[in-house]
Formats: sequence, structure tokens, C-alpha cells
Amino acid sequence: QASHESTRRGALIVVEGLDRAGKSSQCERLGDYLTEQGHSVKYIRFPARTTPIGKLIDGYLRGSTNQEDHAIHLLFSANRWEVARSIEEDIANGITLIVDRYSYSGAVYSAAKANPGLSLEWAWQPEIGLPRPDICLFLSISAEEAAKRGGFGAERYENETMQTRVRELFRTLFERQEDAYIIDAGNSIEYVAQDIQAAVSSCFQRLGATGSLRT
Ligand code: T5A
Ligand code: NA
Repeated sequence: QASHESTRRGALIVVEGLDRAGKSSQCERLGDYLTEQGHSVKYIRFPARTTPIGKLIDGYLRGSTNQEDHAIHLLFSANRWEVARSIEEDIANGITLIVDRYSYSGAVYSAAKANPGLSLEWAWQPEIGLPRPDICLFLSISAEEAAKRGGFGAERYENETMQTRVRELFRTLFERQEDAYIIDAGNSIEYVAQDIQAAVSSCFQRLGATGSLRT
């Protein structure tokens, strides 16, 4: 069977990490790089704050509204399910998606809260069945380093106690995760971009069948 470039599926690339780890900056650079390489690329981010569910999440993160912990957790997940089918369609149509935060943030931030303390296992359940990333890049940075970067502290989860806990939980999650690359995000923007390009290039070489997130 012929495998023309035009009929090849796109990849689902997820970029994860702490607040201010440089996810959005790196998503932009990766998008430019892959476009230059001839890929069709689309950028999406979670939370997607402009949908009806996204507006509820935005108000919660800014501190203008409150939500029960399980309830807001399920809204974050629903915000991904809203676009799950369109993600699958794009990939089938040859578009590579660069996703700024995904299910890993979803599970980890909820489980990092002190009260009532949702377990990581409970928090992961609503993510099961969502499109599975081909590669997940975890931008690793110390909580202290992240706090030095611009704009930290404005939103709900941006305090060092929460971020330190988030960092530990991300590690727990990624130790079990195949296709997860831990990137040292404490380096310069250009250096981090090169690490990411190398990891993503190797991912394109072994692109297999699409799948869904599992337990
Ligand atoms: N959340 C999210 C949940 O609780 N559940 C969920 O399901 C999801 C999806 C908002 C919050 O929502 C939580 C997690 C979050 O607390 P968000 O909208 O993605 O999530 O907001 P942030 O992650 O806070 O986005 P940031 O923009 O703060 O972080 P980024 O994208 O990691 O960082 P970036 O690229 O914007 O860079 C931040 C600053 O650092 C500089 C940049 O120039 C910028 O000033 N910078 C660097 N400086 C030095 N060296 C480098 N290598 C640098 N890279 C970037
Ligand atoms: Na961001």
C-alpha cells in the first residue's frame, strides 16, 4: 500500500509542566519549526477558556467564582471532551496538533489540593478514552525558578506550596507514562526548543496507530 505524505495522519503532541515552565513559548516555537518542516500544524490549549464550560473555568481560576473541587475537576475534563472528536478528525486529516496542557494537568492539579484531597487515581478516571498523545513533553523546572518568571501569582494555583506538590505528582504520573519526555526547562528558550525538536522528530519516525488514554 502507498504511503503518500498527503495521506499520513497528524501527530498529537502534548506539552505539560508547571505554571511558567515555558509551555506556551515552546508550543509557538515548535509550531514554527514543524511548519517549516512541511507539516500542517494547529495549536490548541487547555483550559479552552472561551467555550461555555471554559468561561466557568476562567472565572474559577481568576478567583471571581468558587466551585466544589470535584465539580471544577469534571468541568476541566469536560472542556477536553468538548473537542475530543475534532482532535481525532484533525489528526485523521493529517493535521498535527500541538496541545498546551492536557489530561496530565487535569489529574495533577486537582490531586495536589489539600482539601478534600482527590486521589490521582480518582482524578484520572474522567480522562480515560480521550485521544492518547503520541508524545508528551514534560517541561521540568523548579518551583523557585518558575516563581521568578513574569506574571507569577495572579491565578488560583500560583503559590509555591501548590506548585511543589504539583511537581511531585507530575513526576509520579510521568514515571508510569510511555512516550513521556522530561525536558529540562530551566535552560534558555532556544536550548529547550532544540531538546523538544529532537524528541518530536524521533516521535514522527515511530508514529503508530492512534489510541485512547487508559487507566
Ligand atoms: N489546570 C489546567 C487545571 O487545574 N486542570 C486542567 O485540566 C488544566 C488544563 C491555568 C491553570 O489551570 C490549571 C493549571 C494552571 O494553574 P494555563 O492557562 O495554561 O493554566 O496557565 P499557565 O500554565 O499558568 O500558563 P503560563 O503562561 O503561566 O505558563 P507557560 O505557558 O508554561 O509559560 P510561558 O511560555 O507563557 O512563559 C512564562 C514566562 O516565562 C518566560 C516567558 O517569556 C514568559 O515571560 N520564559 C522563560 N524565561 C527564561 N527562560 C526560559 N527558558 C523561558 N521560557 C519562558
Ligand atoms: Na501558558
